[in-house]
Amino acid sequence: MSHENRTNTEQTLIERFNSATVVGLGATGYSVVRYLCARGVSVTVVDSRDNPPLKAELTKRFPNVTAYYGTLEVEAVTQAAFIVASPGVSTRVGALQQAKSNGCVVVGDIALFVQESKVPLIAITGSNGKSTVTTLVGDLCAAAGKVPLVAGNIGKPALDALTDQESFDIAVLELSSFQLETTPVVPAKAAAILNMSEDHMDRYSSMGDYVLAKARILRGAERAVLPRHDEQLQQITRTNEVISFGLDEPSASNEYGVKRKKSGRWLMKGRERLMPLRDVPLIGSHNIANVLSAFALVDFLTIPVEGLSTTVKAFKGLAHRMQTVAVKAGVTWVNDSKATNVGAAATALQSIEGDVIWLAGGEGKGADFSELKHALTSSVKLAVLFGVDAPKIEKAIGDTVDVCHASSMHEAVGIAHEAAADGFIVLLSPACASFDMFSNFEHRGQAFAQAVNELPGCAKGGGKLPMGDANNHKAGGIQ
Ligand code: UMA
Ligand code: ADP
Repeated sequence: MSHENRTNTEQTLIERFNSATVVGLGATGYSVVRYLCARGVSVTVVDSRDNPPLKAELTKRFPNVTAYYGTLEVEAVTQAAFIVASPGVSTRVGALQQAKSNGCVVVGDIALFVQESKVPLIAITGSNGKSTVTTLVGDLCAAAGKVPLVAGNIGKPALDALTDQESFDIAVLELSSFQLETTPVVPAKAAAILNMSEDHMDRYSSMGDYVLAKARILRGAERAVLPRHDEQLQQITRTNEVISFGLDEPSASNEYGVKRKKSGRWLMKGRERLMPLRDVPLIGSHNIANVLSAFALVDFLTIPVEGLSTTVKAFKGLAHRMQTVAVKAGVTWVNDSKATNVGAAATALQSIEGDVIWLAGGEGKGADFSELKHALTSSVKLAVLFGVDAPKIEKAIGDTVDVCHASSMHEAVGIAHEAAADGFIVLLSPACASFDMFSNFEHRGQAFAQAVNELPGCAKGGGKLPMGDANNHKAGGIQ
């Protein structure tokens, strides 16, 4: 389905229903309330929490909206035949299952967004790299002279842009598997599944189940952007056109990759040179893959090569992803707090060269931590573990590395400080969600940076990180 004709031929949900139940009153739920109320839909709110984050705001701004707190009972949820569920609420909870079998329509905020928005859409999912790629794609769209909306799981609820009548002529949405579960069709010009590794196993019954949720991003997409060597993902393609990316040499014009030339390695589209690999300012081969996937996603915009390379050269990456926060007495302190799953932490550990002290732990979301054992090379000298799932991590990594336990970030940093010698890197890459000890991954990263900066004699940031750089990859088959 092309996005140009979708609203002409279908009755939208807003046209079909004049009342709705909004499940969840976090950032998404509140944005849905604002959107629906602005369009004259009568709204009821339900949240299982007694004090959801936007409760006071709702009471203040929407005093006439009825809200039920501390319950997800069927009776409350099925106040209307049209239900908009927040991503944090599984569609498998009893009340939503019951509502569906009663014939209620259950969707999420993204389903509403794509029904109304008329602009071209670029959609991005994957286990890791989503926010990095989404941000870079937004920058590339700007380089093409577009005014992008960058929203979704990255933090900005997409519907706010419609409610607030923001001006944009292309939408770049980061979509989580949770959001995709409640989005029947994604009418994107290009949609990417960047990679798949285990995550959210507390919400999915199996890895296959999680992959299927991610694969929904290809329903309705004109182009599928997929990692070339992931056979499982290549097989789930539904769309006609596939653009692939990978760290090997591309052989056709619908393939992005890397080619070794006399002048060094180059990012390529088929046989066309795009930019020298050494000009990518981000660390690690995973970030080369991220850049290539971003190029593939904007392929349809036919941005001149100069525009692609200038944008990437200016892209500094995002906070809390492999970010050097301080250097002290030859010790480099790296914040990778956004590594909220095993795959991301394993990638971080493999992309660093030198002696490492690794800080990890938190809420494991049901993950199998055994992959970490393989990522713990001999350069990792000590693991400092914290949080509810520290014992599980310790059990999974066995005696691969010495382990210490800490009860706070402050203590973890103190232990690392004592143990680190000149030239060491202390890496916070937790492999877990943060919610057992912090309000979110940013809070965890800030706690790390603060504890580090309170150490005596810290020079803030800017140090040279002795890592496997773009020209010296250890991972990803790019040697
Ligand atoms: N919750 C309840 N009861 C309810 C409703 C929610 O206990 O009735 C809990 C959820 O289980 C969850 C928390 O409240 O633990 C937040 O859920 P929510 O749906 O209210 O979340 P929002 O505040 O709307 O934020 C969501 C995304 N969060 C989730 O999907 C959990 C944000 O992604 C996203 O930025 C935001 O919408 C805007 O689109 C965050 C995230 O952690 C960064 N995403 C996960 C990830 O990236 O791994 C998927
Ligand atoms: P997401 O939005 O999917 O969580 P981010 O760009 O925020 O992705 O990065 C999250 C974590 O994953 C960070 O620790 C980062 O270093 C790591 N990461 C980024 N890109 C990749 C990738 N392509 N493969 C594996 N890990 C990655």
